[in-house]
Amino acid sequence: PRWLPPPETLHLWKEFETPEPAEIKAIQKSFLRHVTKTFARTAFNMDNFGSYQGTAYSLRDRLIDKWNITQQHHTREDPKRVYYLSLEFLLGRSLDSCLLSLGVKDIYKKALDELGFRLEDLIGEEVDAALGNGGLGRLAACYMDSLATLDYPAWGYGIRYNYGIFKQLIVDGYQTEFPDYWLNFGNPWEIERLDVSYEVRFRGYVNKVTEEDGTISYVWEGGEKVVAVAYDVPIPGYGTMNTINIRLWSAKPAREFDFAMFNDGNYEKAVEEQKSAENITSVLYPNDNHMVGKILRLKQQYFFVCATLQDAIRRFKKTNRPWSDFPYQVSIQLNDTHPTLGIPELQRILIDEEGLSWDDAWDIVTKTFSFTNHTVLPEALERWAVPLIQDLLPRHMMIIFDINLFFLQKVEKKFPGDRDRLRRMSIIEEGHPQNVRMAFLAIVGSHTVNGVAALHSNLIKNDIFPDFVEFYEGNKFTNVTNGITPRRWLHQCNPALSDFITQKLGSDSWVKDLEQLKKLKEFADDAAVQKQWMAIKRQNKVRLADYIHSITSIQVSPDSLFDIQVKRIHEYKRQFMNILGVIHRYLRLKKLTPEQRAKEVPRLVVFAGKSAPGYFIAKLVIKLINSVGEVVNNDPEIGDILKVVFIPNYNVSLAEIIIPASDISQHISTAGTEASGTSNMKFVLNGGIILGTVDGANIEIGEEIGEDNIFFFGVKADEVEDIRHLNRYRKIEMDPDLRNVLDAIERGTFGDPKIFEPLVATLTVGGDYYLISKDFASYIEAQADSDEAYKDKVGWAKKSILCTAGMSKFSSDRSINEYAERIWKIKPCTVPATLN
Ligand code: BZD
Repeated sequence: PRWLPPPETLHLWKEFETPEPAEIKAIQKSFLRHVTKTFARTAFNMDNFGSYQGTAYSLRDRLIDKWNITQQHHTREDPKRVYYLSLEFLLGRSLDSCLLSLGVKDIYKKALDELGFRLEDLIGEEVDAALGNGGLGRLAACYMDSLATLDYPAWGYGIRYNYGIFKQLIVDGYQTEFPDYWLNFGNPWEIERLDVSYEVRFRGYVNKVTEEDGTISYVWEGGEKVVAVAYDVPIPGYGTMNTINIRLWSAKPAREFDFAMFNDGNYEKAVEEQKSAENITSVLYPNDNHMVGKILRLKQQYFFVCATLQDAIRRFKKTNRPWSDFPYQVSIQLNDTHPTLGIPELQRILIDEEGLSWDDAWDIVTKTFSFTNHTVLPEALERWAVPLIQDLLPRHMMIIFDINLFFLQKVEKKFPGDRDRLRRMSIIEEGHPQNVRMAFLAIVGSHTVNGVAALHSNLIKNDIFPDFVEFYEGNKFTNVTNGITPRRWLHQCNPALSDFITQKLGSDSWVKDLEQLKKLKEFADDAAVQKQWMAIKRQNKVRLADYIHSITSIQVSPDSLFDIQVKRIHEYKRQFMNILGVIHRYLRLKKLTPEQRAKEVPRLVVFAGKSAPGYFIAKLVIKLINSVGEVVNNDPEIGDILKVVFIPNYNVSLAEIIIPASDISQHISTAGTEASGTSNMKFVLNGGIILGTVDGANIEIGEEIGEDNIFFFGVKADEVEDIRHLNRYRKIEMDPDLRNVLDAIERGTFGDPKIFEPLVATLTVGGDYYLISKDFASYIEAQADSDEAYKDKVGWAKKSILCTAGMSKFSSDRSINEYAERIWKIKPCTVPATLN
């Protein structure tokens, strides 16, 4: 039975539930209380990290108050909720964003100043929460920010990895990986909920039970169990009470370890079980856009989905509604196929545990789930071997077979006698072994499937799942173009520009309503605005130049054009083409006289990004970039005219320094391969200009800001297939400029050419799958155009202003409102300032 507070004590609860007023004295008191009591430090035993902890804990108290009020309000109102299931949440740092969301940054700054601490220094003490690889994980984080800010009743669910994405060090030009044990010094931004835990079963067997009335049911029994423990990460909305939750699961052994075994002297075996349970949530898989069929990864997927559904169902059951209400109270979004096991898991719970009929259960399931696809790359589409699933989740495998059977029966009915169609559409792919095509399972089990940019959603429909579009008569498939949160990606990371925009627009309401930015267009030709705008850009370039110097000892000039490509290293993203272009530029510069050279636009080319540890070719690209940098940066004839820098360990907090400093950023994936891209949006929002292909969200950005303000090049997506076909069947036409560049590499201009042979071979014997040779000439031309355009300072400033002004569409607030209205059917639930 629930404990009820004695009524005469309620005023005490209310007093402590109400957030403290943000007053200097109160802030200092709470800071000092945490420093001295929570962390047991004194005035004579303090450092910046200690004061970061004190500040974070004082803010955490405020977050928890808002969180509690939000949850109580939601319990009382019982709105339909959305659950965003993602194996990755790439949150980065929290201190600064939390101060801004709560509207207390200035007063905290003052309070800390008086105590002798600089807030900027404390912010720099925080380690990133790096529980993601790249775009997909960061998108989940931006969406949480928008869900909270727009007052939606939403939960994120994921895994609390002990090790986030590895730390990248560059040793002798090569990427080396170090573990990211981010929890070493504690995590102020989570609340451990030892009271919220669920059992998760693996393996075992399925018992067939025949009831007296002849009905058959199945019970999954035996096997091994682990426990999922909840860790809650509150996400405050910006300037609103609503504070939502990301619930991350951590695995613990189900039993305390075996003392009998321990006493028998079998110490190792006694702790083994403990360890194997904890292994499940120990590490984030470091591959993006590539599937690795490891059993531990499958365990992670089921573990988090199983705990999440138990949690959602427990919340649903508190309201005593019939099961048929479930899809009207609960919407579940699958962030790619990684949480797809949720579909057979909910079906299993409904039929095996809740006693619903297959059809009633399936109706609920398919009204509950929706699925976002993030890639068209075949090597990234998840396929799990049937024997693997059979062994780990025997009951789920049976259910998947049944889902497939009933589905194929419908296909057969609609397209009688079309055997090849059945083969193509089967959730089970035939072969040795058979495989489960997770995307097909996700499509069949969801009411809506979306791509992440207009072009990508069309490719999904026409190229990767056309049979499903035909079968569902186009009704399931839609587009929701990605977005980014303007709070972190302009207001927080670029305070100077943010203040200037607020001053020009006369209000800071743009932070929550990005449509307001359109009004900046008026200022595009205003000489005074242009001057200040570019002065702010220069400040940001100085900040980045200082950072580069501190990390790499390379001196770069803030007066050069900053040309930046930062993202995961992948062949389809073509960092290789970028560095080949740099070599081309270098060779050209070497041929000029000093007088001619002095007329060139000085350029700094910046790279950053991690390669998957096992991705050999991507790692060679990193090595080549560093080798080219070594030669170019030390060539006295070249000086500041060209510099090449690889900044190690790209992560969210580094992106916050890099992005505001770009003049040009490169988004140069082979057309049709980058589903959307989201850093493209971040750069343009900060007044940077894209040099890119006609791919992903670049296309929609071009539509919004105008084609004069973006440097497009390269073949279009619909030409790629034919070119690849030709590349396969006749000798590839090598671009002559590219041939020169390769010759320079092969001559040993950038060190031992043997090292780069396998990389260069991807362009020749490898068939140049990503069409670098085809696009090279137009790429170089676009680069030359950008040099010319940069010489026109007024023209450039205008472009830069129009970039920011045109980015309203790409707020994640717009994306989230689309999901809420069109897919989840949820409404905002405004939380009052205090509970009464
Ligand atoms: O998702 C990315 C796409 O490549 C981008 O084009 C897109 O903008 C973003 C957001 O929609 N995909 C990923 O980041 N994918 C992964 O990180 C990933 C991770 C594990 C397994 C498979 C893919």
